[in-house]
Amino acid sequence: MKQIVANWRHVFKLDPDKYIDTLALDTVCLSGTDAIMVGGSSGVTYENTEDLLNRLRKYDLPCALEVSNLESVVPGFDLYMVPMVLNTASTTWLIGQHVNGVEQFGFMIPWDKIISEGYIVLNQDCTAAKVSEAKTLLHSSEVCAYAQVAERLLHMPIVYLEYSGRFGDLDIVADVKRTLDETQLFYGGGITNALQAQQVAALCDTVVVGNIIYNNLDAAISTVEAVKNSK
Ligand code: 1GP
Repeated sequence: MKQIVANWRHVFKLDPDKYIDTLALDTVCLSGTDAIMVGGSSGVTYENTEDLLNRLRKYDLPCALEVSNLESVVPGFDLYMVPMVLNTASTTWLIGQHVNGVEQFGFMIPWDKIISEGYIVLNQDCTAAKVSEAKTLLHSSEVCAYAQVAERLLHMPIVYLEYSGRFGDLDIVADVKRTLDETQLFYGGGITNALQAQQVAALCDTVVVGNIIYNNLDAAISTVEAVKNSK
């Protein structure tokens, strides 16, 4: 799984709880993006996740489910990305849900399709921060320390800077990138145009674009080329 994800520079994240028509889905999936992640922080159910996966199957693109709750884990994805929120005040979101899931369903988990993500949630207003009780008011040095714990102590393949809904602090992104040697740095949050995508792409390994798909499809599509043309 690590090898597949390693080549991703641009990813579109689709929310099963949001409506997307067939033409828009075609446009997203044929845009040249490297992969589709499916996930959301609220309203994600087995039914809406399965429905979206069924619609995505016809495209020749890796399709990953970012697991947000046990109830909506649908079989058939190419891979399953499991967030572990590093800067949470509650062990539930770091490891508790995971232990619960493995205890209940361990016998049927396709481990060869699982990859963990060290999530650092940095927008205090986003649903993910509220749900996961994330401690978002962090200095850059603290964010870097979380990233180093993920890489050096936990040997996590991915660190994900999650600014969902808000464009992030590029100084922090740059600082975190400098602290990582091997762990792949994902950035997601508030990208609404090509320039922002290009700025972020210069600082991280993988750029995730979400909400703008639903608000301004042309702008969302413009981020693909911007990322591909950056270093
Ligand atoms: C959300 O990081 C992704 O989990 C993308 O964020 O929806 O703000 O683009 P946006």
